[in-house]
Amino acid sequence: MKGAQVLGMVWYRSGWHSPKKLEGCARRSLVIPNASVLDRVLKAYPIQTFLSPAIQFTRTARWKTPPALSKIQAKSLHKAPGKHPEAAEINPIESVRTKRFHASQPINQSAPAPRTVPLSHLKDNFLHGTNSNFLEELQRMWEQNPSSVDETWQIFFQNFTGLSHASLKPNYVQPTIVGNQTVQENMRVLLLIRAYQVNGHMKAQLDPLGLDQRAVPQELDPAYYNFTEKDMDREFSLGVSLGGVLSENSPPSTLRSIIQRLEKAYCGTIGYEYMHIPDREKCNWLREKIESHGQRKYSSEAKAEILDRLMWSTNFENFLAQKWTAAKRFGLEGCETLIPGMKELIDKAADLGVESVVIGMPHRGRLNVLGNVVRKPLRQIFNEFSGGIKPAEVEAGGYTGSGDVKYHLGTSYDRPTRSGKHIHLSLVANPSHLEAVAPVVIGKTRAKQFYAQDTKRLKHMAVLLHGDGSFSGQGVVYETLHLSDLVNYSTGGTVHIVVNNQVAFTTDPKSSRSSPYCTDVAKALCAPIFHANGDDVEAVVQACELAAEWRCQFHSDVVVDIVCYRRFGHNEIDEPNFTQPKMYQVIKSHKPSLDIYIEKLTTAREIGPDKIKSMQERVMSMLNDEFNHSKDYVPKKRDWLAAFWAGFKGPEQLSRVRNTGVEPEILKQVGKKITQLPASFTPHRAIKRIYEQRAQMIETEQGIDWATAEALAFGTLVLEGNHIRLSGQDVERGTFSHRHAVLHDQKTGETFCPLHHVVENQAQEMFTVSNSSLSEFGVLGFELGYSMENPNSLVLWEGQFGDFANGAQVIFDQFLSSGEAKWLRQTGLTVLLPHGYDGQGPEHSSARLERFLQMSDDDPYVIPEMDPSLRKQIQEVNWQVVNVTTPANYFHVLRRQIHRDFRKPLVVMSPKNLLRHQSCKSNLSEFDNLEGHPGFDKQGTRFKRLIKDSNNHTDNEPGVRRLVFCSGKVYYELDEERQRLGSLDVAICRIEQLCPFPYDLVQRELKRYPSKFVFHYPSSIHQMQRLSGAKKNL
Ligand SMILES: Cc1ncc(C[n+]2csc(CCOP(=O)(O)OP(=O)(O)O)c2C)c(N)n1
Ligand SMILES: [Mg+2]
Repeated sequence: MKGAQVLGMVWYRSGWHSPKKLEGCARRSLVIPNASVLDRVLKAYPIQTFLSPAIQFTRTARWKTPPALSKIQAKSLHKAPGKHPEAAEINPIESVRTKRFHASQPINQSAPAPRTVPLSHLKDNFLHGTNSNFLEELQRMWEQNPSSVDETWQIFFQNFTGLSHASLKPNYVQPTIVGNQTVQENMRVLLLIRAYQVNGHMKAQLDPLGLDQRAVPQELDPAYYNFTEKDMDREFSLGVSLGGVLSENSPPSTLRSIIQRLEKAYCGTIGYEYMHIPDREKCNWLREKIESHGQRKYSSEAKAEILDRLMWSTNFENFLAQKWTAAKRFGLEGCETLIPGMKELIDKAADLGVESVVIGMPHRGRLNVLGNVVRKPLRQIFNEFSGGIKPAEVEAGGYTGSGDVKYHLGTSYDRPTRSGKHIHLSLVANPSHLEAVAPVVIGKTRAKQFYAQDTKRLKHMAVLLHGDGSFSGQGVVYETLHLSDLVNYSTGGTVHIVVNNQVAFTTDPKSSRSSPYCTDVAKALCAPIFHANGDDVEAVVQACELAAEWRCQFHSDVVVDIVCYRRFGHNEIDEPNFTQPKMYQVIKSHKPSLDIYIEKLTTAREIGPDKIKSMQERVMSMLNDEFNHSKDYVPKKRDWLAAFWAGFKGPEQLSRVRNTGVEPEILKQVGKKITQLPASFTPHRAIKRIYEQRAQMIETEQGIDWATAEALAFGTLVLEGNHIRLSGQDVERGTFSHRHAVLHDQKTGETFCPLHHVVENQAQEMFTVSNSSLSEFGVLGFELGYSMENPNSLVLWEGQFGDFANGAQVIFDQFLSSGEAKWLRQTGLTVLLPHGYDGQGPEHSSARLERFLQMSDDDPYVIPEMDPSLRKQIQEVNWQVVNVTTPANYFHVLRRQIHRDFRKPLVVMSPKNLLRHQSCKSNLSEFDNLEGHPGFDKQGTRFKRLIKDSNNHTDNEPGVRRLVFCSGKVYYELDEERQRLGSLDVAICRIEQLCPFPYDLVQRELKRYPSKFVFHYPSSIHQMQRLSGAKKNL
């Protein structure tokens, strides 16, 4: 027995077994020798089965029924019927489904002849007893007569089985005495402990204003388990290894001390939600931290540091309020503890190996975070706040964009950490649209990890700040959370901090969400959530420290919810009493967290008043100093163009237009690589044929189709050392089954991606093609963030159908079309939007080309300088919109994204029926760079903004009666009709680039066919305006 205990074996039938081996056997007849073994057994069996009452009564409806067994458990149970006859007879999956502990029979059939131990004969306690027999016996008794079992078990069985006994009446049954404890008492103490772990947060002191009217759950009340004051000083020997204070080595404790410890751990100023995490290792890790460490003890030095940081945070806000009384700054007052919390998070993360943090946050407290966390020079913040002197290049008329309000701007700095390391912090610029920046931050972080080869995701970390209203209200939060564990989108865990001031503008939580907490959405992702009282700076610091530890330990998301208040209105000039009079009566006389902390430290004689005074004076004098220096502060260029990539050109600097044709041998070489499959690979028959056809195209240099042209563009760019990332729904195969970038072996299911093998020993991620989650907003935002990190990458997002881009409209409007003008940040993000009426329904067929054109910022009434050597039109416009009609032109427009000295977003109206259209083919010669080849013109081989009539009439063609300008796939329909009618007097000219409009080329065509009837098909206001402008200015 002793040996068995050491080994952690479990007695089953006639022998000792490891709990692992017993995963397949029935629960009956298990003898569990000690606490750590119980823990392992609980792992093998769904813990909810044993201890679910606590879970049953949580406020979260999701947990009302115990979840089914895990797949592994289910599999092992099914696997071993021969070995364990009882396992065959008792199918635990069925058992859970029918909700019976001894569900060898369906619920309505008569129970098998009982092989039970009568309750009165039970001589073993919970830890040394036949637990399953006990539970089965209890259930059987309850079924016969509900009031024959304890009230808690009545409720438990009622919930567990779903059976209702109308006659149930609370009727306490005198339990069996075993020593001075009973089996039931032990069980009830365990249930009480479990209840604290699951629901202790409901009793935690979280609301600084004390307005929180939450009912304390019944199951936290000892009386609920029939414990009275008389039981409080009785000792219980728990010995159950659930980690933390309740670990098996803990000596017998009185019920009173057990409850006190639980109260301290779970009901202080931090409320922990973690019992929804299914992974027991993670749960135990947290439980250990929470129960063993309790409220962390900080040394005097640590407290002085926390105090200093809180002083900076508080005085910064006060200082701004004093100097700019009427300015909107969305101050942090009421949540000043955020700053010490964030600083601790960053210091801790740096100690654990993080080298850079990408931060995304909304308006609230942004200036404070910029100044005190990111360490943007205060003099600069003050200077900008005063609308101070512009940088030298502004004075000289240089490009500065439109600018943005001060609480939207981003920046990045290196800052030293407490332990003397350096950490790079970047705050991403964001628009007003709350939460839209969340996926952008994650994408940027992922790109940083790629470029730093941080494959373990330990060095680069994302931190997202949220408001309570927006975290629960904005769908993109959920879309972003859902990227967190996807192999091509994960960043190894984001730390989320919610500034939960319990109001959103003027709206109370009861009107803004249906969940108890604003953070409940994160439970769907099994993230732990730490709610901290925002008035208790040490609690906030502790929660942030634990969040950093969690992220670095488990590489997954974690949430810190700082429950605080908003001292003023939504902004400083708003009147909050209009809508929250009662709350603001309380706030009016509520002390700032700094005062509370000073009082606490001085009362405990931790820091004397003199020291506090000198600390305050130091902070104030530095603020004043910075303010004085801000008056003559002249921003340097770096401040304005901080993230400009070295050598890349702004719109005011002329950039050379480069050719994008590729050496024919290289084309052939890449063509081979992208069409070769390993000999051992068994592709699907149809795909094998497609790949053979592609190889044939390369071989014959003719009939290159859309997908092959795209693969050639990707392959040649990879060969040149660029990183390619294509993401979106079903992009690996392609929605229209044309791409087949990833092939699936029909025998083994293994995958093969030819574009991973363009160069010898190519790093797989160099070419990434990835199916995404079914999200447009989240994924497009992610790719945008990714594209902004490094210009030497072609990042593409493909919409499933163009119209689905609607779901990501905020990213188009607030970032892609306007980001460069607002924040001087470039991106070459390429968006592929299938477009065209091909029998797929009227609105589903449109990628809303007109919206993208409407959002382009070129002036329709001014024809820009179009001289080839001075052509800055494309550098000055906000984005490019193309509707290309040939595979070769698609190849060139993709390569052009990289082969230029600036980056500009590209929106491609991509085709559906042209993917396989017989006439939509190009010869390989149109891809190469050889003089004299088709495609090569005066300048070389490059993207054609306009494709001349295919009849290639000579200058001033006399026989042409009508000139038609068109764009997109309609060209093929018009041309077919022209051929059918034999109308050689019609010239059809394709405008491939709609924005910026190719005035020069359109004018050239207009000159070739003077005084001909001209029209554009299909017409749109955008093209018509520009066409008539071009005509007028001929
Ligand atoms: C998508 C979006 N909808 C509406 C708004 C307007 N708005 C600005 S702040 C705000 C309240 C946000 O509340 P919360 O998230 O709790 O942050 P708080 O201001 O309280 O810090 C609203 C509705 C917005 N900026 N973005
Ligand atoms: Mg709020």
